Amino acid sequence: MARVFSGIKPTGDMHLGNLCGAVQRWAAGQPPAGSPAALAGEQIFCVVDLHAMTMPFVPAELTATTRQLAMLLLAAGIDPERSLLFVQSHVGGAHGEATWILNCVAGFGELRRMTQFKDKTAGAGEGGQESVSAGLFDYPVLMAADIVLYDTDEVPVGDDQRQHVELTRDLALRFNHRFGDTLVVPKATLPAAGARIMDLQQPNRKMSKSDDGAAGCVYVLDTPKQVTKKIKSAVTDSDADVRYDPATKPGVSNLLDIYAAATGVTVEAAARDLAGQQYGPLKAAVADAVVAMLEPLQARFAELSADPAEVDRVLAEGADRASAKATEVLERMRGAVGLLPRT
Ligand code: AQP
Repeated sequence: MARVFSGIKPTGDMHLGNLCGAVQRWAAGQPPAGSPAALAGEQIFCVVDLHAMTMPFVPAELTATTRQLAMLLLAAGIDPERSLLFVQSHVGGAHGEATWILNCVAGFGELRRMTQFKDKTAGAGEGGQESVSAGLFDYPVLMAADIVLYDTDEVPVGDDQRQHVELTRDLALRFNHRFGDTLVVPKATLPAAGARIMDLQQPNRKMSKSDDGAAGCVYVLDTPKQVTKKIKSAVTDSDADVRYDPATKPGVSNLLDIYAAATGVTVEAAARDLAGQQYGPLKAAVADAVVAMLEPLQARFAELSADPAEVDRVLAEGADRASAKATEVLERMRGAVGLLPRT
């Protein structure tokens, strides 16, 4: 079985894009409980709290959001009997040192070209890149370290993270070329539908946790009423023609993509099923599908919230198991680059 690793940043509440682009597949791909792959911890999922520090943040909120996101992952179906779930900073020493080693392999130019860095610094106002943290610039290398530390074969992500996984591949290949075969070279895997869910109010922008426009973002803990209101207010166009064409019909195409991801059909099948509808009924069908998809997650989240100590126990166990794996790979990296072993 392929070794899988992926992470999610505690920068705000989980939204539909995170769920459809990544988390749903994490849950679906888990091996059966008790199987050799489950016992060996072949599926590894991480709340990447160190990444959440790259943009301005409030410490108390970081703590609360990290635990809440772990609970949401459990509620979405990540099962500690079948996968490892941990918080990145709990294995922070290994992740930090692996980042430093990869920093010395990564090029300044290639980091400057990362689209997310350019997008996030574009909004940095006066001073532009001068005022953002060095952490934001270096974040893709930390992500590369997260991935290679677990000998990862596959990284299930949304489309926005594809470039960072490509960078990870480049760094792993370069490391192996310079220092000998040491790192597994991973690849990104993307979902058939929902790889890039767009903001409902600005369908040319990706739905994001940390954006201010809550009206365009469906959070997984939104009530059915909130979900329906947001989807019914989604920006569409004046054609009254239900067709999948992201270039000329971004709003309608986004609704079709959401419907496909929520019901588990292809975008083509969604477009066929909903063709000929007025936009009102289209939005109602999408809202119903999303509410139905979120219902079990929300029920499970309510149960888990009653017992935060259990979540902390799961995270502690996950960190112990993850740490053992990461330490082994880090030792290989240290040896490959010639750091003197401590006797
Ligand atoms: N809109 C999206 N559509 C599909 N997939 C998405 N992902 C994020 N947004 C969408 C995927 O969700 C996983 C976790 O993402 P992340 O939290 O690590 O960071 P991100 O990609 O930067 O997500 P956000 O929500 O946009 O966070 P902020 O606002 O903090 O930057 C990843 O697999 C991602 O691809």
